Amino acid sequence: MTAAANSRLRHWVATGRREGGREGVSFVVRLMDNLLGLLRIRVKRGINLVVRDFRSSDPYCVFKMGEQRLKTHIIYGELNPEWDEDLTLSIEDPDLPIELLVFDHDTFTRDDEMGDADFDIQPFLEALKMHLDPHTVPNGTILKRVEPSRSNCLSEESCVTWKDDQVVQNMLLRLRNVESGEIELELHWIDIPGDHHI
Ligand SMILES: [Ca+2]
Repeated sequence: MTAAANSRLRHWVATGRREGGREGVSFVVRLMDNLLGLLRIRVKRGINLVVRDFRSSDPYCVFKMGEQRLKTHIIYGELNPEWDEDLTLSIEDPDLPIELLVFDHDTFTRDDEMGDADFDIQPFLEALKMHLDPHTVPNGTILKRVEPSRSNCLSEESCVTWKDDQVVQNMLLRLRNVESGEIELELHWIDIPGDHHI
């Protein structure tokens, strides 16, 4: 990376951190030459999660990709939590799956598992590579559809959509290794100024 690009990236990261603090966004960026861009995961809500305490649970989500690990905040006593929280992963190897784990927070004992899922971002990246012209694509255009199957954790069709001049993918993930529970996400992409690999 050139010194100028590095400086732009550092400035951009600092700006993002400030914004992140204001919005309560968890933010991890590693300054590496092979960084493709940033994936912003909007963690919207959980649906019908399992009881792990006496009558309810205190759920939070963890996302893992390679060595990166991000967490949402804990929502206490809620089986249908609404996080509405943005988590940002730096993407270097787009072939790595992203793991989602849901836990029940406990103060005095180890946190209990509430299911897991994974998803891949290839369809999302393929839509980004179309480099659509905002002036010609109508808002709401569906760019790709991913159907639920045995090999993914989708509980309904997931659409990659052109929305407000951005490529966005909605996902409803069915949690595995648990009796019930779904997590709703929305994927966004953030290009790194000066470096356009996608
Ligand atoms: Ca608990």
